[in-house]
Amino acid sequence: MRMFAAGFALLVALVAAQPLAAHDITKGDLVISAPWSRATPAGAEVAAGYLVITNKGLSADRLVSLSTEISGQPEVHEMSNEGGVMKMRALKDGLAIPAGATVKLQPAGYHLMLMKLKKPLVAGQHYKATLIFEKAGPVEVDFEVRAMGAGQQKGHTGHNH
Ligand SMILES: [Cu+2]
Repeated sequence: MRMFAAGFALLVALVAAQPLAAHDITKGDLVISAPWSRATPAGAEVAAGYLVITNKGLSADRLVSLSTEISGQPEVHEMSNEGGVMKMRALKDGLAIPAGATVKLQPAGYHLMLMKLKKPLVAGQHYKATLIFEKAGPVEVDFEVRAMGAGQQKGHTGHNH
């Protein structure tokens, strides 16, 4: 019975780890996982990028900026509630990634904002962006573009390949 329980726990751990492992990138103390964007309608001038950043180190880091060839002006944004209205704005000093913390960039929260989009994002395609961290330095990340309705389910990290 004890062996069965241990085996089952291991199985659960393996299954749970799999969806994230395919996209995990480790750089210094940071682990970056599940980078994705929503597809954009034709003619769209902006897109958003989402991902999860975990800092396994003992000191804080900071997502300072990013670059990608698909955007003429990529920014790091936050959403804030101003008098009951959700607004977003650029984080001029970047996004803090505290020691030991996991920071999620997700719909209705922190996000990468790809201004001056140079081409529409098509579901199933990928694009690359380089995230610049204060301490960990530049990290190239491959973003998966998902269908326009994607991301409504909380905690959804699955993909089809
Ligand atoms: Cu934004």
